[in-house]
Amino acid sequence: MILHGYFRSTASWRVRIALGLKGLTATPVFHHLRRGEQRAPDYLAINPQGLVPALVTDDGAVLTQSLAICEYLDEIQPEAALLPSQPLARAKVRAAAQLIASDIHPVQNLKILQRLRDLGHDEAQVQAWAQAVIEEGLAAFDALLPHEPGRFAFGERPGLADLCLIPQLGNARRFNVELRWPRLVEIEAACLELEAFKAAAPNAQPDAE
Ligand SMILES: N[C@@H](CCC(=O)N[C@@H](CS)C(=O)NCC(=O)O)C(=O)O
Repeated sequence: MILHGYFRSTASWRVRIALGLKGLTATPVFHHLRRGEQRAPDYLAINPQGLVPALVTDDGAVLTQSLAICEYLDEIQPEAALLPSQPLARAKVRAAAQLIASDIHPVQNLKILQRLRDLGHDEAQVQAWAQAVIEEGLAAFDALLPHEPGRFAFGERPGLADLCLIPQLGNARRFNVELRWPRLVEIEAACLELEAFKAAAPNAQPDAE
């Protein structure tokens, strides 16, 4: 498999964590987002959205969208399941993951922040926008977590919600959002004890700057 990504891309980071948790490997191909390499014609032929990640399977199939990729990996390698087995519990974990992947990240990603600048907003306004989106979203994520204690977001095993949370906390730090949710910081500490999370971190990637 080949994983098209970028060290700082939170969506690629999710897939790197999933690969690690599953004990799977993919050859990384990096696209420098700040240089616009995601919009090069040869990459647009792979992902017409011009976004990373994209996973190319050994059969040459192209998968896009980080959560779809993570669920695909979960299905081809059921060990170390990323989702619980019961429908209700699965829906709750997916909801938490989508809270981040659908409602926080897309509203504060590179493309949107650039649009705000293009519309004439100054850097302070752009930062304030990102901070507000992340702050509001993480507060809701924290409130959504089950009350039962567990090392990870949903129990004693890391899963889809954790692999969304850890990169989003990384983004929160980049935008100087105060991490005022002790439970989220504890979950992060538990995750970062695991090799899959350590190896997936942006600064552990060959293209890190
Ligand atoms: N919903 C997509 C989001 C992908 C996405 O926004 N990727 C960002 C990096 S985290 C990107 O490629 N940005 C490039 C750009 O905005 O031009 C997913 O989960 O895979």
